[in-house]
Amino acid sequence: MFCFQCQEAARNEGCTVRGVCGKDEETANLQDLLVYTIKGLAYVCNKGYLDEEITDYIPKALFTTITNVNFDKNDIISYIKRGVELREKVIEKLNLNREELPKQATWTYESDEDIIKMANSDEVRILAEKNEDIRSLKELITYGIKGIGAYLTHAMRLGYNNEEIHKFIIRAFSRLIESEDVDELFNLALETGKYAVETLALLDKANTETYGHPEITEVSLEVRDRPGILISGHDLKDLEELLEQSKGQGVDIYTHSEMLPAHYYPFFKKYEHFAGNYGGSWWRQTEEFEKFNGPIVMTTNCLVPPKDSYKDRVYVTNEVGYPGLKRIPEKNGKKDFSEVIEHAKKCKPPTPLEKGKIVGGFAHNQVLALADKIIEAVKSGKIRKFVVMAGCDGRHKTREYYTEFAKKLPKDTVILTCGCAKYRFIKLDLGEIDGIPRVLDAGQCNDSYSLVKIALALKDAFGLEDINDLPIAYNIAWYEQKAVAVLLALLYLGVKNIVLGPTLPAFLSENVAKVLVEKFGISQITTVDEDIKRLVG
Ligand code: FSO
Ligand code: SF4
Repeated sequence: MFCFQCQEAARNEGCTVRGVCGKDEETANLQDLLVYTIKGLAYVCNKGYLDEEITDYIPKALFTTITNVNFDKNDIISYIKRGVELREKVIEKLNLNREELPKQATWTYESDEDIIKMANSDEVRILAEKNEDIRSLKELITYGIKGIGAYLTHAMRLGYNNEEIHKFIIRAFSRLIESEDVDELFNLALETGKYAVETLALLDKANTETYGHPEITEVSLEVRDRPGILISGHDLKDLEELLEQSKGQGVDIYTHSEMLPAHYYPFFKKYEHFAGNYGGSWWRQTEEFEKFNGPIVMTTNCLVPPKDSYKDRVYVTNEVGYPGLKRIPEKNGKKDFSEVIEHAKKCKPPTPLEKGKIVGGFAHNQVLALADKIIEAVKSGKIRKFVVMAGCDGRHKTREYYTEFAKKLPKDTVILTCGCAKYRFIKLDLGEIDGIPRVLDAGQCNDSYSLVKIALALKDAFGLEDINDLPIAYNIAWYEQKAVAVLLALLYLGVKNIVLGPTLPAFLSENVAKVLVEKFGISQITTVDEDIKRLVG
């Protein structure tokens, strides 16, 4: 196996024996073959055919290969088979000559053993691309598109779609098969950023039109005395169905990790049994799930391989998979949570973890409602700078940097955050500036678009020409491929001097990293003091 798609890649080079995430070699190889097969499908589609079966399949299949989503080789094999089936349909519809197609679009199998054999062959491995810079750019684009696939999947679940995004994916993937041109690939990476912006905007529209605009909300961190169900991941539709089906059943629903911002939406406030948030970011789940005592529903990443002590309480849905975990059944397009609810009734209430509350809900609509106050505070010098500390959290000790950074930031700065990176500082009491909290949480990483909208609105309000003239600095923590999509989105929008950490991606070759430094001023975190000096002054 060889995988270097996330920030925790072994030695910041790549996982070669077993993933730090827990993915085993066979599953990793099968995921490579799945991506290879999706690219082959895209290639034939790019010849002039796309239908709903394909636009439904590609984003979900990509989502399956994102870090901490699916560890089950049987799920991956099913996705591969479906990809081959769809590809064969397109070849037939367009009457394509197989002789003229690349191997990605023609390989086939007769048995599961054939699939595993193909997955184990070097040609589907990332390292099959020998030129390090070409490989780097191709993987940068692939990971950005995986992120787009994930965000698009969420939007599509709420009934929102945009054909242009699908068309971009098939065009980009077919270029990844054919192109060996550094300049073309570099431009394609930026274009991936453009479509990441489109996708995030679509998802924002889907979420806010379905559930209302997030508003300032206090979320309890305490537990009640009834059994609970913990829901994690990012999918709001699943939360809606769970809340609806568990009403009046004597159980409470708690959010975990990236599901926390669901509390900020007006729609979910009507549920009295929507109790609060339990725990911190994804990597703490092995301790927290144990203590929760009740069933847990994983709607997306980040799943950590479960311990035996609570494994029988973890349920998965959508693209998430892990051998032995129960899957939520679906009937007529609706999830059936009855088994989870009955399971909860037999469990003890959650063990208390902490006290107090989190205040959040500062997505674009809410922040813009406070715009006059914020602009006034900036003009009077009470707010010197905004610092975007968004993105992901992770296990490494080096991420303590973000807690220290938030604590040491001067009192006249305001943190704009979203994603699970916030758990490194959101429970600190960092105070307020004229009633404006010093940490403004816009939501999930899925809500990164909110931060973009806020920046663009402030640019207009201050009458500035360039987004880089705003008093906003970017200190972004990344982990998985959705963050790559967000990073490319920011680059496409022309944001300069982003500080990235805790490390630069292992998949950036020296030359590609150099170009990103020269063109966009990207750099890696250094020490807290030095970074505060260079970002805030
Ligand atoms: Fe975090 Fe995981 Fe939202 Fe990621 S829970 S790390 S970027 O999957 O998705 O922020
Ligand atoms: Fe390693 Fe990350 Fe790949 Fe998992 S996803 S195998 S931790 S690089």
